[in-house]
Amino acid sequence: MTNLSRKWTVGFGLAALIWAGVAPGWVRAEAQRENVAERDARMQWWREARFGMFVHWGLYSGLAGTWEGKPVGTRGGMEWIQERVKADTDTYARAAIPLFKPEPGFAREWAALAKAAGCKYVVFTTKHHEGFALHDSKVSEYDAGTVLHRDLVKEIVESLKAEGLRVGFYHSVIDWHHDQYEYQKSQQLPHPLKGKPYPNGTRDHVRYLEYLHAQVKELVTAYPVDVMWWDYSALDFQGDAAWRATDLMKLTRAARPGIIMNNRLYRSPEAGWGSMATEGYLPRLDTAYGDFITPEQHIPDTGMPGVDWETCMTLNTTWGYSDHDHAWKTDETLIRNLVDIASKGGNYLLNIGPKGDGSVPPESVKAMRAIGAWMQVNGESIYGTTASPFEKPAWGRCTQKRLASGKSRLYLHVFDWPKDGKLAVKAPFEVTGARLLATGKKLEIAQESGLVTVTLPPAAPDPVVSVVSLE
Ligand code: JFZ
Repeated sequence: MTNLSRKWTVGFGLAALIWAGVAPGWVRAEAQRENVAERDARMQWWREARFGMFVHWGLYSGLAGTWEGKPVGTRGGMEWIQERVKADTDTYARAAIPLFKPEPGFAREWAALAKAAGCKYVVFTTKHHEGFALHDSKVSEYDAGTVLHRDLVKEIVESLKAEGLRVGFYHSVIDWHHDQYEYQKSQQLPHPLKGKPYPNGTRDHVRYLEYLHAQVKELVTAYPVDVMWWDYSALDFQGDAAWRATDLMKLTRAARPGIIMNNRLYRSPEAGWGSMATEGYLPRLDTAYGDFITPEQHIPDTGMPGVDWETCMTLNTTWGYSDHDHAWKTDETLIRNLVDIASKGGNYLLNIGPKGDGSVPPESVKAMRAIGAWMQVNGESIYGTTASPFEKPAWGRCTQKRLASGKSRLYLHVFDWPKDGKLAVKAPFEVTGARLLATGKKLEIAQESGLVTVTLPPAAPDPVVSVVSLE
């Protein structure tokens, strides 16, 4: 760690000179540099994907929600355990490092699971708030390269690519390890030592930013990354003043021109944020501040026309693995959430928290596979679809798709199977046929002044969600 400060002082002196000329205190966004068609082309795979897997994995995973032999809690994010127990970084590292022991081949398991679940992309933590980097970083000794002599980011990226999955990097700009991170600049952002003086006397946030930028540059230049998932900002600490956000986004885009980024380097209304609440997002986004907004643990009531959004959610109540959280969502809730989100034009980023050895908890494997089994049958009603043309019906949800032929197709997601066997829908076009996705069987239809009535078999093929397509 002492070597570290010398390394980057020498290496990044020039960047410090440049930074010294920039006045802090503004939220200034990356310049707009593409037209609508270019943006649509860049966003296309992400919009069609609709379903991704989130992975929270770091030193906290080995601690598993336990500190000094006692459970820290049964609910809430255990990736915050260092903050929960108010441990300084050395105490935390001493306890956590011996418990973080990734088995060889762990990443192949993740990739296979994402694939089996029907996910099209995986976003994983390259560094969470704790500050431990999973790659082999030249600018840090608090990283997998130094501690484990492994590049875990490389192992994960290679496994994901081998399965044909898109790759996203979650990267925390909050840092509880770095000895120049000036946590006193924000009242709202968390830090284990919040309210206490800096243990090392004074700090220089500019030097933290050199480190942050250098580490992000390593990541985006070394690996074929498709999504950058920044985390996170506060009303009192955001954007250029907090992270030199404009430059951070620029260097990322320079390395990966097609990359898609979220809005969490900012916390302003123009960046889609209404308040400090996790659900405090607005249905608008100036794309200079990011490509999509990130409702957390929450599904918006209605769609957000013209705004790309992704709901991220846990399978139980923690992002990072905990031995003590057994509040698992049911398969029914998860599948209906995915359908609900797709019907409103959003993406679902569903989290797993692998253990310290990299293995995925059996409950999570079971849940992801259940979604996969449903997607195997009904995936065409999710992938490449757009929001429902009408408000959510009493019996379920709806998505739509424009076909290559120029015709449209509606997918009716039936949650509550009608007892009288009749499903009535106001179709926005003339219907030429109906089909049950589960069986491929044609269904009888009757049409009268825009109202289509489909005759269903007596029993739902799937008690969770059965899908009827209308041509
Ligand atoms: C953040 C992380 O703190 C959390 O550990 C997890 O990674 C999640 C996906 O993202 O969660 C947040 C972000 C913002 C607030 C709270 C939790 N907030 O503004 O109160």
